[in-house]
Amino acid sequence: MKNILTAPFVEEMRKTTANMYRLGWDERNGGNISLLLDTENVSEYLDLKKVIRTIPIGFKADSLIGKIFIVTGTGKYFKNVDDDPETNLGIIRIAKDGETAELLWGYKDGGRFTSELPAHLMSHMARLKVDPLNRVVMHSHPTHTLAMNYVHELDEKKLTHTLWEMCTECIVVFPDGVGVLPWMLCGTNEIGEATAKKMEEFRLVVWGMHGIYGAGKTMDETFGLIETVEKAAQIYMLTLGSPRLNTIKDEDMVKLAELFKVDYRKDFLNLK
Ligand code: 2HA
Ligand code: ZN
Repeated sequence: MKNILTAPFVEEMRKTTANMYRLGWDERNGGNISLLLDTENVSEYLDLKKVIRTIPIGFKADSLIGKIFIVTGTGKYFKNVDDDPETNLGIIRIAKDGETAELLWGYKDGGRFTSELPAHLMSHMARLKVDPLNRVVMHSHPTHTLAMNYVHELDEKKLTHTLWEMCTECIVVFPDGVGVLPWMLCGTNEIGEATAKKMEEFRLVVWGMHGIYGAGKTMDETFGLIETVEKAAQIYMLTLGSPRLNTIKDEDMVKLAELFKVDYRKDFLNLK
């Protein structure tokens, strides 16, 4: 059996959480990540017959039965994952009943997965239907994205359009746009269900005045989506209140989308 601490997926979780912490997006226990693992690959590091303990997940995740995820822990700080992955992360398998998580590794201090597990697992279920290669769900509190939530209308078309205007690359990186939820109580099945519904259509979902969810095939893709929204939001906040002399026009965005052959939300542009 190989040492789990050398597994690329543990390494990826350590590096990503440290990076997000350093960017100032994940203060204290803010943010959470879940990564769907390949069972064969995990079996090189863990005895899959050994269940440390079981934890109820609070809803039915039937389409994920048998699937294994590495997930950040509840109340744990991104700041500390790199130094102590076995306490701050856990590897769970969705049990045969679809409503219990079997802990295979981690949460060493008796802890459990993020309180946002419903939003994560429901988002995985929704994204896997659209893209069978989806593996990552990431939640974060990026500073400028959050700031923008207070001064910009929380409307999917308007928010996406403004973000697309802020950086040339935006429409190419997230042509599917950004879904938006109003402020809702976090850590509940209700926000999980609402997030998953949006995830049928979007890889990015803003939680009004709270943060953002991203989903993708790889950690890089998912991080890159959130990073690009955050960059656009930063430009927006830096220019807010100044006279707007120039902008990227909708016709320019069409040219970009056509050049890079991306299927974009045409209804989010104002084309004549
Ligand atoms: O886990 O970010 O949404 C801490 C949070 C809750
Ligand atoms: Zn949060």
